[in-house]
Amino acid sequence: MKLIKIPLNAGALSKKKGIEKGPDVIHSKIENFYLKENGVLPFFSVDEVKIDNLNIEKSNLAISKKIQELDIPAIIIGGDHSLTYSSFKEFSKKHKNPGLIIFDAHLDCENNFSPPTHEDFLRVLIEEKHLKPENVAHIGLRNFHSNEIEYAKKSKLKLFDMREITRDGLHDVADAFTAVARTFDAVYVSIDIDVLDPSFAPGTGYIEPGGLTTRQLIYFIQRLKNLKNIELWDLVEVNPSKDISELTITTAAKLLVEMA
Ligand SMILES: [Mn+2]
Repeated sequence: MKLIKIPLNAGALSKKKGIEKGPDVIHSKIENFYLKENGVLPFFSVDEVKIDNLNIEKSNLAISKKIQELDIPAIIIGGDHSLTYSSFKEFSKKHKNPGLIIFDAHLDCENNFSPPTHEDFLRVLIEEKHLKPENVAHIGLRNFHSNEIEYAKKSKLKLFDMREITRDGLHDVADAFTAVARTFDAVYVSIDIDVLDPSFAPGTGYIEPGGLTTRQLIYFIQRLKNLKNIELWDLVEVNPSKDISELTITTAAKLLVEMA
């Protein structure tokens, strides 16, 4: 599997300081895991997008160019979640009916700023018509503004929030979002580490209690790995400078191994 490091910090907001170190430190933890849980040896070839964190437009162009050139499935390690804007936008040009599966505590539909921040990227992808709203499945929501949830409902995004996961169970929710994913000709999976409960992944910008366990997220990833149409993954918002006992970076490396 190709692993693309994108050390984007998107303007060095105080909450984000240190996030640009995520790709390297997560990569350094991969060797802790000998095999995938199915017994297969994970293999990674590593690539990197050169990011200028003082120039967002230039960085977005560099991300676009890398995705344009990509001809095999890959995993992106971030970096700020706004990188999904540039990478999905490019991804959508290559496919007839692309879909986006998002794991995130948040909706990221706050505003329609251009270029979007990590709080807006999903809404901007939809409003700029790079993504059909019905082609979004969003898993793990638990903190949102009222304008975002109104937008999500009006746009008919497929939401599987934490209450639903708890009520209906992992298997039913995984059945539902994998059935949705099968209808797309190519799937992009974006994982914000804050979908995990902060007790499992404290090293991130926004602490959101009441999230998934690491085991639950691994189950969802393993279910997605059964699909044949996943072309691109990203794992974003890991901030090593906010980590405790390397828990978040080690967990992120484990997730990458299961995605491979
Ligand atoms: Mn988030």
